Amino acid sequence: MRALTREVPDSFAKALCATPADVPIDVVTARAQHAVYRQLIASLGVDVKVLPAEHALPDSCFVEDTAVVVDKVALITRPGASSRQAEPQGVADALSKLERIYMQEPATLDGGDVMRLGKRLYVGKSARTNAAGIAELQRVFNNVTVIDMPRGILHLKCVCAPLGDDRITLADDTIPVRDFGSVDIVRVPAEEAYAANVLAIGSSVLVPSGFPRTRDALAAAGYSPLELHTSEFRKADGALTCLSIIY
Ligand code: CIR
Repeated sequence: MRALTREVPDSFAKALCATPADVPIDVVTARAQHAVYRQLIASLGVDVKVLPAEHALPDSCFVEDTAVVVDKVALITRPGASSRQAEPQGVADALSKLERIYMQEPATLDGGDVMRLGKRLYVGKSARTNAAGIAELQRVFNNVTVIDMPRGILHLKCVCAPLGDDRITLADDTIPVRDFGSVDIVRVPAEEAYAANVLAIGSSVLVPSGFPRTRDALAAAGYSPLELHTSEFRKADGALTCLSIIY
């Protein structure tokens, strides 16, 4: 298993954010948190590749949004935010060993809106991911279920994340369970919704620190939670899955 990541740029304090935090992003701390993230993933046996920072692109460490990879095929996206549309090229170059398919205008899609469960994909129709983007995803990959995102949620995986092939986390009071069909759910309490974005690798699960109920629910469900700090990424509306492309 591989994880593609990109270093935090000097401009990260200017990353997009729906509600800017009172305390600005600290780029040095973000880099330290990113290093821990990479080390933890590597400690689980994943081959972690680190691309150099793209300093002109403040959100470029959130590589998840730039490509959807299933087996040997990478759909290179057109991110929904105009300031992010130059991000996919460098990621596409790094994925040159895969078959690359480039999304075409007017399609937009952020990888954070795509959740893969084994051979199934779920895609959130959001402010970033439009109908043409979803159609392109469906043309390239089989078995795609569309989920209408409630207003105010940036991406599908802001409120859920895969835990293997047939189980997900899901934050309470966000998306109806029935929208996902037959999957097991580990419920995340509404007040800990941010922690629904976990990164599962086998039975180990990276969980943002500071969300004890989510951590304990994952442990009770048989996973080994590994906590890490994500404060600086959260200030930019980012979380754990956003920082890598796992393939
Ligand atoms: C953005 O608004 O696009 C970034 N500041 C955050 C992107 C987070 N990515 C993700 O959830 N996949």
